Amino acid sequence: MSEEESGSGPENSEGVPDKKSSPSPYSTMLTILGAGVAAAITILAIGFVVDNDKDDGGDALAEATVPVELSEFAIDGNLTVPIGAELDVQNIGSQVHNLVVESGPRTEDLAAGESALLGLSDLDQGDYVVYCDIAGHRDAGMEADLVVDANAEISADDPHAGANPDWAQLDKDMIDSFAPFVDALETGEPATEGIGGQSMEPVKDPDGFLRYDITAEIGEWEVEPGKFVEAWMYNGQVPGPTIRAEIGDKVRIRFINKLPMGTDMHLHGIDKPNEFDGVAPLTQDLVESGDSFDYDFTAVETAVAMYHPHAHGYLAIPNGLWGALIIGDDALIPRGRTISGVEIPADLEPAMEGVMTLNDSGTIGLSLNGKSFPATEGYVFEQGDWATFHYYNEGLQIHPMHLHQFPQLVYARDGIPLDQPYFADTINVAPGERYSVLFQTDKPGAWVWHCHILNHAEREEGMFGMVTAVVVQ
Ligand SMILES: [Cu+2]
Repeated sequence: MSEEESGSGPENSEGVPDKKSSPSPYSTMLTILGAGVAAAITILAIGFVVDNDKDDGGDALAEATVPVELSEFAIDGNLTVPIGAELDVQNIGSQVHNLVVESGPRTEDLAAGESALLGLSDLDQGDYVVYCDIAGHRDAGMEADLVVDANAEISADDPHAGANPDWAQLDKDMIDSFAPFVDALETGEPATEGIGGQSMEPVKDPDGFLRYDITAEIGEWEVEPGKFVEAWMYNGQVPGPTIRAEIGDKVRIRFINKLPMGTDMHLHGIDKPNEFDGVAPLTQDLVESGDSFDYDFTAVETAVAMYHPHAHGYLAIPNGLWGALIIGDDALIPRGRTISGVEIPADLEPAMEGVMTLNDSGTIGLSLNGKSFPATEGYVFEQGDWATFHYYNEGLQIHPMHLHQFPQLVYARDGIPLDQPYFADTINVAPGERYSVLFQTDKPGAWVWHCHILNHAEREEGMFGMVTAVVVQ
């Protein structure tokens, strides 16, 4: 392989952006990140190759052994297998998982890092469903189709076939995984269709309420380039529109239910009358499919809140049904204070007041604002700009969010200002929590921003999921 590859180098592999075009501030990102990742993989590869040379590979596993990986919350592997195959089931996640063939064999519960062989010799040719039966995991995404087919072949060329991966291919996949993200930064054209969390203008009702019409409906959503999923959406977006109001506003959210079942809308983090808390059947009846319900409140205090269903929330929220509801958040910024020796300017005007919602399951999966890298939005700033972001965790797991280079000043939690804001480079955001952070982009370059649970940001095919970048010009 060395002749061919070292000769042609990076110049024109298909799908890689051509680097000869005019110098761009972003091209360094691809190079720097690529080099680091490639180095890491090379180190791993050296150990692996030596091992394999002794033995010409692979006969520790039966010929028809198919690797399957369990994680939060997915079952990954090539699940079209020959008759009599066995699955090498590995739990690469951080929680306990198992693999069950419906009406068939199953593994025991596997702790993080454990693996088990699951023989399929009892299965005839046909279609089966496999899933994890730990409570809630199947609905969160751990279900897949298994096809037993006499003609199925396990290709030795599959770069991800467990016994002997093609590390050069994995290097290339890793580098290539950045291309659509870099393209989008350079052209300003998003890598996928559909943008979530769009700002929304209300209608003024005769009684003085500012009315936001929010319709829940199931539809198609492009999570990463070319990957369309069945999403549950407010106004056709994941996340739903971002609703912003000011203290003193009378706010009406008219919820219109076009889902196939009854539900409600909980205004999480908003001060409101009990009858509008959105918890059927305690505070209201279910809003049946085809019906609507008005949630009315007067905004009396700052809020970094969210709206989402309560009834059937475990199913609807991971699949995309959530949105940000923000009241007067600018007043939360700790202007004029000195924190850990850093003076926050009294006249600070953020170049951006962003929202970053986290999810990890359902049809949407590991994502930032409803998109998986490389479809995540990148953020471009001028050197010295300040930015605020509100992290929202609408998922089922905690996510430690790490921004390279720029310490994040945490100044509010769940919309409540902190008496003692603090700096950190990695912020743990648990399900349901919101953290408001401020940072200054005082050094040029492309700085990645990602969840630091490593398999929420990276897989064999490259970076994915909860990854984006801040680009400082
Ligand atoms: Cu994470």
